[in-house]
Amino acid sequence: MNTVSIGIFGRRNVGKSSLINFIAGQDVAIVSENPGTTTDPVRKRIEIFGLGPCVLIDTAGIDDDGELGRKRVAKTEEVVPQIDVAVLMFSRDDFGAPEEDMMSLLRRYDLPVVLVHGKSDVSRTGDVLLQDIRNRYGMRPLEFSALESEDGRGVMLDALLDSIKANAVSAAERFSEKPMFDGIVSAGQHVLLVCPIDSEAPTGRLILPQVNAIRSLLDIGAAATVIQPCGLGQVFSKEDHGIDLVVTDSQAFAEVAAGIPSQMPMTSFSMLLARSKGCFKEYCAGTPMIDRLKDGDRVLILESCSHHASCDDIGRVKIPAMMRNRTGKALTFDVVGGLDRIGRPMSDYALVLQCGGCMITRRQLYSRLLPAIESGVPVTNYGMAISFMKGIYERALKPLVK
Ligand SMILES: Nc1nc2c(ncn2[C@@H]2O[C@H](COP(=O)(O)OP(=O)(O)OP(=O)(O)O)[C@@H](O)[C@H]2O)c(=O)[nH]1
Ligand code: SF4
Ligand SMILES: [Mg+2]
Repeated sequence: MNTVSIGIFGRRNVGKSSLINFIAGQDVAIVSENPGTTTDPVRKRIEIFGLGPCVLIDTAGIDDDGELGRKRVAKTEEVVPQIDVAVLMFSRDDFGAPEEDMMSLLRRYDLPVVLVHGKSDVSRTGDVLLQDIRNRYGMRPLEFSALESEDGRGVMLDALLDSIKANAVSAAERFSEKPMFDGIVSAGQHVLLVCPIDSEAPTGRLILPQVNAIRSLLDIGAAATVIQPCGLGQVFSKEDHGIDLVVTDSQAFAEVAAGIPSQMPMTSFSMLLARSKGCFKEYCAGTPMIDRLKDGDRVLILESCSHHASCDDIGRVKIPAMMRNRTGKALTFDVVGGLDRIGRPMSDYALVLQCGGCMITRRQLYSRLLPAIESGVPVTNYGMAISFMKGIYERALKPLVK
């Protein structure tokens, strides 16, 4: 399972940093009585039993004002597309415009929300507000105090973590990855996996999509044969080779297409990944738009982790070169790594290209692409764009859409 990111939001001074310290069991974030103490997101990696590796993200208050304050609020809002679960805190019955705006933003990203009424040692949520929250959001806030006595801390922590876990698990189910060969391969079938061991292959191991493919086929009860492109001749020289599907690394598409029977179903690891984890429907609509690019168009490349050498090469060098070559147009490319802010408005872009996103959750990938999808900017991903530009898109797509 990918790391689960949990964002903590609320007005200044509501007790967000105290809550993160409470969960982490150490002083991760500065706590003070001065409103506006936390000015930038603070991240803490922890292991939560039953949830696995998590990142807790403390944020600046959502009610900050003034020029600097609005910049801090913007930074806090940038955290929203990066998370899997939100904790929204309020205290002293102060539930108004800042909380309502935040709830709208969280709902826009279809995020699960744990509502926490902080400082419950001072006051608990009033009945009128409780009813109002129930009517509007169908929720009941969790009463929380960071000042809980030693005896009560465990119970309070369990209640908080159970609520976070329940929300994270149900949301993960909604955004779970489809098994790689779901509806494509059935028990007893035989799949040939073509994995070139070239200068770009990591030493001594297979890459994650290849490992996932093998595991996925074993889960189904299908057979997998793994070869390099040079082994194709040997497999297909036999009439009764028994292969039902060929899956190749996108880099070897042309070589593999030339080395297998013309009617043999064939696809790529990255297209399988796009179907199981990406916004596949949108990719299918967006990929052919590569041929509609015009001179001066700007293309956004989203790499979901920072500075992975071989992927840098694909995103920063190979894909732009292939796209300029294919279209013959003067295109500008912006590459944004990790989950960093996209510096320009989405309307500046004619196309968005997302990497396979193997290091992030499916929800994070969806949230990353949501602004483009909402603004009607075509989206595609590396594997689908590469197969399109290599002229084998239709063939590689066919086994995936039956
Ligand atoms: N009584 C009581 N005080 C609390 C509780 N949690 C936090 N405080 C106090 O409230 C003040 C603000 O707490 P923080 O955790 O820094 O609040 P914050 O939301 O991170 O504040 P900013 O970073 O300024 O946005 C501090 O003086 C804390 O000691 C609580 O559960 N009960
Ligand atoms: S998250 Fe994206 S850039 Fe990073 S290794 Fe995976 S595919 Fe490559
Ligand atoms: Mg704080």
